Amino acid sequence: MVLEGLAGSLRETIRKISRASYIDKETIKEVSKELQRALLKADVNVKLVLNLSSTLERRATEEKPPAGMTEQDFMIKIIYEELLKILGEDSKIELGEQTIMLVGLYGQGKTTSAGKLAKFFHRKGLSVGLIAADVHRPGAYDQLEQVAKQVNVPFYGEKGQKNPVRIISNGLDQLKDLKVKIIDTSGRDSLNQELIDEITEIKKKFQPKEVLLVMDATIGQQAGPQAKAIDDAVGITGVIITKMDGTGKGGGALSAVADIHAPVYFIGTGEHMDDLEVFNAKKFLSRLLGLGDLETLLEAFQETEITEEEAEESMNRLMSGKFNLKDMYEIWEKFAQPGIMRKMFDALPLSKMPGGGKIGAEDLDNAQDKLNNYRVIMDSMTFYELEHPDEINAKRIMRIAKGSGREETDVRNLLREFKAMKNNLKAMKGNRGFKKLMRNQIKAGNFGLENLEGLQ
Ligand SMILES: Nc1nc2c(ncn2[C@@H]2O[C@H](COP(=O)(O)OP(=O)(O)OP(=O)(O)O)[C@@H](O)[C@H]2O)c(=O)[nH]1
Ligand SMILES: [Mg+2]
Repeated sequence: MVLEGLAGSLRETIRKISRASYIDKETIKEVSKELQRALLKADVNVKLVLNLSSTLERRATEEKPPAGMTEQDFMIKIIYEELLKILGEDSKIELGEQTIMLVGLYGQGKTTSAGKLAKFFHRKGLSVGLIAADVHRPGAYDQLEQVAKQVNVPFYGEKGQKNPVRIISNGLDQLKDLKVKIIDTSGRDSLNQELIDEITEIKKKFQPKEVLLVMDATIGQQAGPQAKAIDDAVGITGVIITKMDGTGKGGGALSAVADIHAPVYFIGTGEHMDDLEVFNAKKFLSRLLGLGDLETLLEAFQETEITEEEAEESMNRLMSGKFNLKDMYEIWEKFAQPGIMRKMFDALPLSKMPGGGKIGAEDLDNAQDKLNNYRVIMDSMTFYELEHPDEINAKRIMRIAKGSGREETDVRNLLREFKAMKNNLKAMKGNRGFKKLMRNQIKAGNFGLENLEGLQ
């Protein structure tokens, strides 16, 4: 993943801050220096780094933490806020009728992103068409046509036509009944007047609602000036950062984003048409800093449609030692919904994960399979058995296995897991409820929930 190096150093700094017994001038200076080093090493623009560190030092010296917040957490909060300023405010692309023009240099991912975007809008229920206005690179027409086929949307292009304005004009006419029209434009191997003239003319003539800069995440320091020049010419309204799955420092792209003050709408995370994520600066930063993605975690819980009262009630039941298989079934039922587990795993602080890495698709599938398996088994249990798991004897196990078409060992595993869960829950008795549980989760990032709430 791009920015892995920066993430490592930032997390180390955060850990150091939370371990510090107090925050004095010296500590502030030290943290500031460390942050500078980390950012510069990641290729973040020098001016940006110096601004950030001087703001950090000033704020940490002058401002006082709000009541209840430790000095350490306050320092982390300031770092979070200042880094967030680089990424810009969260702003989402509108889901309405519009023309979108993609701009960027050679190989940055314009054509691929055009397809990904088309798929994104199509999924949101909007009709989409693609227009091939890259007249510069041989094969551009065929590539976009292929992409359009892949994502199953209409395509317009004119093979051999050298005038992009003419193609777009005809294309917009041809696709006029579609809600979203996406224009793929030419790149160049470096920024030159020809490119600037070309995109300026297109912009002027068609006034697209969005002009999106497509930028490779692994691009270096030259990203800033290039983005600035394109922005000056056509007014960039948003950014797509591609190849976030690659390796590279990533700071160049971040600096460019800070330079042009345009929101990052999406990130590209692979070559496939599904590898596009809506960008959320806060989530991104929380993950980068290893704070655990609280927002996503809460979202995942919300999507399970457990109300606050239900959660409270479940918690009380869980802790009371009265927990039975029915309760477990209900919990699993919620979490077995597609997508929920992925979100839960993604949301956990990295340090909590086995090997400190990401949970792979395979682990996820296994976990999901296991859950589904258990649910099938429980479907073959009687209500009495669900409520009194201790009374499930060998004879009952045999019947349940048969009824669910599973092995007896599967049933035994389930019962064993249930017992372990119950014991764990008992051991947590006295822990005050749900929040405390969450708090422990998030502690892995050495960070208290109260303070995270303060951050959001
Ligand atoms: N790993 C990865 N590869 C990507 C991503 N986005 C694009 N690519 C690859 O990058 C290469 C260039 O992508 P294109 O979409 O052709 O780039 P372009 O900006 O249209 O390039 P030109 O038309 O030459 O200006 C292709 O091999 C894509 O598959 C991404 O998010 N991750
Ligand atoms: Mg292209």
